[in-house]
Amino acid sequence: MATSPQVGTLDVGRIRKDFPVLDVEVHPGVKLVYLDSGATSQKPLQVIEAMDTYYRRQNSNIHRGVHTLAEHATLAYENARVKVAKFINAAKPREIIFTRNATEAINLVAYSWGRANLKAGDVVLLTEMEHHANLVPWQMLASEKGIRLEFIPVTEGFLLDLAALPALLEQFKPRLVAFTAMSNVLGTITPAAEIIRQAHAAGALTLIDGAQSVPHLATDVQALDVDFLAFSSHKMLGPTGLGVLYGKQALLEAMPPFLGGGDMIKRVQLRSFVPNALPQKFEAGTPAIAEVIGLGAAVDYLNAVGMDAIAAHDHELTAYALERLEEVPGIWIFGPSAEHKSSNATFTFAGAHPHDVAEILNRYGVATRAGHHCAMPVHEKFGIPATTRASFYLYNTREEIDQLIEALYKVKEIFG
Ligand code: C6P
Repeated sequence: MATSPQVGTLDVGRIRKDFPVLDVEVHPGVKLVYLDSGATSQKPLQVIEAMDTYYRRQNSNIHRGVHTLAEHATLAYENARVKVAKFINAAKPREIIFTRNATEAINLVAYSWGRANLKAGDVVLLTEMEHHANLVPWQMLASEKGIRLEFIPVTEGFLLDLAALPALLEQFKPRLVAFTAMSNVLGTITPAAEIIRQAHAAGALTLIDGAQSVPHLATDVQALDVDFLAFSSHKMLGPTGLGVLYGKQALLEAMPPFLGGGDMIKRVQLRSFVPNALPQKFEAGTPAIAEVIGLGAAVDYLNAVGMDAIAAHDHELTAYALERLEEVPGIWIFGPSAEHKSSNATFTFAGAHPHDVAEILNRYGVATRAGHHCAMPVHEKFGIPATTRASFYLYNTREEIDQLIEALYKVKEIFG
């Protein structure tokens, strides 16, 4: 059992000093063991300070004022867009649209591209392991326009059934294939590049729900050739209230606006308007300025640590967690073996409800998530209503996983 904070090439001990919340005692004398980064990540001082500096020294609206503060705020906001574009290797900053979260980014595509391009009978191909954010917007469109939803199955081994894809593409000729690159429950990493290659060959566009993958794996939208990518700031060290939609410029330019109001227009008359150019066309109203600046700082932080090192660290911790969980009698792991996944370990404990498990873990300071994790269908497929999930990020250590295991033995004592 290793106790060193050094995992892979990351100096986790050094990294942890940047995250003040990790020193919090959640009960008197009980320090936080934060294993819930899949729900939201913690924020380093660099992000907190970037937002603080904006409010102390730059606070102003953007794209509107000519005064100095407004210019500084606009520059900081647009500079963050450039950083986000580079982070995912988008060809141009204008392909980055700031939304409220990943959920809104997917809704934007369903509402704008979907309503303009899909008609009754058209198929959107999803997967059985999607988060509700990549299911419900399409279900809403199905009720409204009569489009059809089909699904790439999940295998008994918790992988995406890639072998089923050619026949699904052939049979349904989907207009869009929208899928998660990393399941928030199973942790499964899906073969995104291959899905996109096959989808494009069959004439479909592609959307990646990158809410879980972008924080943990280096993402290159040009190498992937993906058409849309949605992700959230708050899962990648940035603030809440902010998401990102990447879209290829030609697609975004052809799409009608999503929300109407200030900033998204070039010209307005009483009965008509001319939409603005990208990216403003999709950013109606005053945006989350401080949050965008905070996300820029989060991207700087991730780049400084290195996404490849983070991916290796997260994977190594995941493998260690799975190995240790398997030692605990009564644990059933909901997800594939470590080689196919990253960043979480989701499980049930025989005889104990997942919420009770999470509740008892919390007594020992261990923060996990219990429930269906906004992915009810994949739970239903395997006949379980709920699970407990421990999820990991760059600031977690093997020692914390050992603490999880110790606390699980306490759960076992209580539930026999
Ligand atoms: N999953 C979890 O605990 P938002 O809430 O919009 O920032 O992200 C939505 C979302 C979309 N796709 C995937 C794969 C996700 O994991 C999430 C968010 C959190 O698993 C909160 S439900």
